[in-house]
Amino acid sequence: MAILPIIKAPDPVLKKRCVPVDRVDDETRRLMDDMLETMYEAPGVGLAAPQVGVPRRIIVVDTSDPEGDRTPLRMANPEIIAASEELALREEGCLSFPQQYEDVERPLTVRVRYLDHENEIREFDADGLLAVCVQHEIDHLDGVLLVDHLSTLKRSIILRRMKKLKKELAGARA
Ligand code: K1U
Ligand code: ZN
Repeated sequence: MAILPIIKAPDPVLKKRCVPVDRVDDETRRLMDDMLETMYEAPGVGLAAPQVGVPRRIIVVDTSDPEGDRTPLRMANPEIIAASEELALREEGCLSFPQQYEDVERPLTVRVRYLDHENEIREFDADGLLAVCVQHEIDHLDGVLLVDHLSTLKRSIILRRMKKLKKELAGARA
């Protein structure tokens, strides 16, 4: 397994619509495992393939307690097949926007269909942090970012901060 660099916004790869996976093969499984290791190390509770520069419809999520048994989910071609009418406002973070946390309104519960790491179709109902996280990760696969849920003013403030942060990181590396 390997820890992959996480792409920080703004970056064109984060704005692309990702392509579906034909079949979950060994290469896809390896990518899923590398993404999980990258997510745990960050640390985070989810990660989408475009965040590691791969424009394919693959996400990993684990919202379980880090002190207990972990329950990683590896998903290819995840889709929301039902969503509650009831909405909830919840604070979200994003590993591509370090240190930025903003409230986003989304359906409170969702039903998700996906291909698992053995290429089997699976479905589950999600609420709480898992529901928020899966919706956030599927957004990534459609090139939709945390800032796209915010007002124009908040979005431009955060993007300005990110450009500054990326310049500082590039300077520190040079
Ligand atoms: O997609 C990502 O950038 C990962 C993101 C997922 C997410 C978190 C919270 C709400 C919606 C989506 C993160 O994991 S940000 C980091 C984070 O929230 C966290 C970090 C350590 C422990 C617990 C949470
Ligand atoms: Zn994110």
